[in-house]
Amino acid sequence: SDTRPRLLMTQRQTLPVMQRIEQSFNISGVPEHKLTTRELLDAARAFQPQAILFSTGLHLRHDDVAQLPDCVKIVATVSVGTDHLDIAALHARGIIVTNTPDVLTDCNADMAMLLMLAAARRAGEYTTLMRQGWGRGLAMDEMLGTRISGKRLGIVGMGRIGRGVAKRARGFDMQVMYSNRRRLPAGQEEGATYFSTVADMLPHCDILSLHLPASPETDGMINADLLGRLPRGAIFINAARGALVDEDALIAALKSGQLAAAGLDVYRNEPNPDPRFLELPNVFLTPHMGSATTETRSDMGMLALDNVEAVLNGRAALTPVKN
Ligand code: 8YV
Repeated sequence: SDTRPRLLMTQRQTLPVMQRIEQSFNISGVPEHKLTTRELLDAARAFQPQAILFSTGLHLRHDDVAQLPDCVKIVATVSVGTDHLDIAALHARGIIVTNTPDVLTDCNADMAMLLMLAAARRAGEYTTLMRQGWGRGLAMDEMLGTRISGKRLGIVGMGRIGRGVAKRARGFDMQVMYSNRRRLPAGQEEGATYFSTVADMLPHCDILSLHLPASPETDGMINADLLGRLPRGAIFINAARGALVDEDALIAALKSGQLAAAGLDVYRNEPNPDPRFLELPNVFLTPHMGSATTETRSDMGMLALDNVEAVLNGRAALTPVKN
């Protein structure tokens, strides 16, 4: 019989990750679609895995954690975000949780720049026109975008990804500001100017980009009051989490012209964003693909497996999630 550790997967991984899984683990099968929480719990009961390779798009809340079988030693999520997991409940059951920081920092910071350039330069609108058979030169004053060099960028949350965005934005000759719970040491500020509150920073931002985790404290923090503090015609970027935003307020600001444009990779209701976003030509939208490169998705899967192997062999996890 198969003596390799039992690993339950919530969804398929990239080819190199799948090859490693098939070599080193006993798996019950490769899911054809991303499992729901219910399907995962049923599969865990039937298969009795030591490890679960998790992902975003499904959750383990307090009551779900209670239904995991006792054999589970580690939940390794292939994501940096952990808002879909009840970490305290998992820890209370003695289950180690790991995530995949660092390996996706560059791609996520790139994503914020992609959204920023696309929103400022109206890339989505132009693509639509081209597909409709545009067929003539643009007039000198037609459908103009916004120059990003020289503009003031406000970064909310100056962790690994926020710093990556600051570094990139400097390369675009932007003036960069940030707000964060605490001021970073000068060597880590990437030349950005610190504000101790988001509210104080907003009046100075031509572009605002979010780089915070979702949590009860940050839920809906970007609300009508804060959006109203931006200069009229600002651009809003979110490649972090939809839960940070009051989407009614965001949509109202995009309609009124308070915001000129937005670039969004994340939504409250994934994978089906509020349909009002789809109606707004000044919103550039992507389907939560910040980490979706061949390289990064493989690095994420490999790091998750490194964590699983470490823990199942009695070693410390490489990237454990703390309470
Ligand atoms: C997703 C993400 O994990 O890392 C995160 O927190 O949101 C993304 O990288 C990715 O879509 C896989 O589920």
